Amino acid sequence: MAQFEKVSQKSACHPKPNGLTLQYGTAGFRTTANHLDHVMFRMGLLATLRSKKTKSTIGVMVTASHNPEEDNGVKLIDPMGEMVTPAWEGYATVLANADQEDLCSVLGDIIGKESIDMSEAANVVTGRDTRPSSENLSRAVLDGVSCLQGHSHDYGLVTTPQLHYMVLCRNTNGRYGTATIQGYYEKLSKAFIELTKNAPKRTDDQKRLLVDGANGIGALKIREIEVFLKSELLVELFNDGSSGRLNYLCGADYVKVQQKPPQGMDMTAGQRCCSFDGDADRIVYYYKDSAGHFHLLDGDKIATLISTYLKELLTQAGLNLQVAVVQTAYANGSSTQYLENVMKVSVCCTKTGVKHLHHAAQEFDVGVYFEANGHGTVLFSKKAEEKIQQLAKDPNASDEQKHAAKLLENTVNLINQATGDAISDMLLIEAVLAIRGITVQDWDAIYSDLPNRQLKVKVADRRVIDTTDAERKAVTPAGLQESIDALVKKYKQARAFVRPSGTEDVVRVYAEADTQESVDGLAHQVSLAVY
Ligand code: 16G
Ligand code: ZN
Repeated sequence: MAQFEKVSQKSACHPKPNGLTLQYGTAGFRTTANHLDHVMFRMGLLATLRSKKTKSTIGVMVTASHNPEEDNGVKLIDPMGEMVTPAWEGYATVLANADQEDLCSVLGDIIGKESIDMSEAANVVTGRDTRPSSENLSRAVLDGVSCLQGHSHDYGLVTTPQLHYMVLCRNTNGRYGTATIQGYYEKLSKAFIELTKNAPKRTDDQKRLLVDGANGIGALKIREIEVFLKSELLVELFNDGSSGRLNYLCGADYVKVQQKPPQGMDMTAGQRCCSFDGDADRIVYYYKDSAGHFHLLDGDKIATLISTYLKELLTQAGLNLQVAVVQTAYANGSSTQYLENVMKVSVCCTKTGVKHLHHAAQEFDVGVYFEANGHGTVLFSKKAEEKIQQLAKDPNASDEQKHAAKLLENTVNLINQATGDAISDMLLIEAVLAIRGITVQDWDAIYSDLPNRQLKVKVADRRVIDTTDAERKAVTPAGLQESIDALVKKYKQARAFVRPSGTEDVVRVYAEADTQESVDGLAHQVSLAVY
């Protein structure tokens, strides 16, 4: 295998620790950073093969998102900016776990199975978060790419969604946007400024937003885009990475799970605040009321705000396009009920993990998808985008229709359709609040969340739990679902489910019920049933 000579040589510089087995999980590989060098090198190889196979640019992002600073991870990005396809997740796992001496034969197997023409050119783009380990790890990825004669471009420090965006731009010949960081800022900020022209009387106070950057890459990037926003948004940044540790007592995951504000944020009553996670693909909003109570506006509230806004605009425009919301089992029951019964939008539920939601959202004219944890975006079908563009220029359309179509056009441009993006979502939410002239409290009051609780349980082997119905029902072990059903029956407006985590060695428990006391009791009892 002469073509792999370089791989053999170089792989010796990226040895696999003995006995280490890793799996390409919900969002790629994730573990302590010092176990990942060989995985990075091998993902560089795999991305190069994927690029040859698809004849497109492939992305490799080095990040462990909301996990602690000492962890790291990697995920591959497919041609349209989406997560890599499942079959290749399988190759990733096999390749990462191959013994050093088998590496070339495993590569050969993948090439054979996928009938890859090795004479094709390959293009791989890389990016990384601010973890101290990320720089060396991304160098290992580039090493892998060069071993198979792939071309690479390193975007360096970028948010995960920025890299997804670059991949999509590069594979659509710039039709989606310019594949540079500057191009990304220009596209988003132009759309944002156009939208805020519809809210000309906003005061500086209304433009003010407190942002928790999780001490990560999002903080750096907010500083960069701010310049383009021409004071239409006045950001006060906390946890900007200058002193605190990444994701430590801050960030979207901390705020959502703990249901409390991040450390280091100076909140005044009624002030709108938001938190990004460590790679800026998730966002949650919150505020404190005058009695000092904390109110969280999570992915469900975001999906409701955005889908309501879009549905109203489509109605004004007279466009017959179906808006649907995609959620997971974690969506608060109140949100689902509001969307279905009051807003009359279709709601569908998928398994946890962005790839599942993204896929489901592609089925609709306008698919709004959000996980409760704040990860999400909106996808517009080609048909939807064309209809909006045609209407905006239609001489026979009424002024009201044209106005709605223009708003929709700018809204489409503000959204990162490659993947959920905290910066793009934040700008969209800010624009919607401004256009509708509502406060964060008005938004919060659209519906009231049912009290809910998440717990995690350590078990000997979490894989004994298998689920169905978008993870809402346990199929194994026998009797577990019956026990959960019996417990749920004891409470009002109650619901509970358990699922094995895709990112940690734990079982997750979720419960909701009419009061916090009830739901705490229910979650505790369900967690005992899991043992
Ligand atoms: C990953 C997923 C996130 C999901 C979470 C669930 C992506 C990019 N990220 O962070 O969407 O909510 O895993 O984690 O897909 P769990 O399986 O440990 O509960
Ligand atoms: Zn993330």
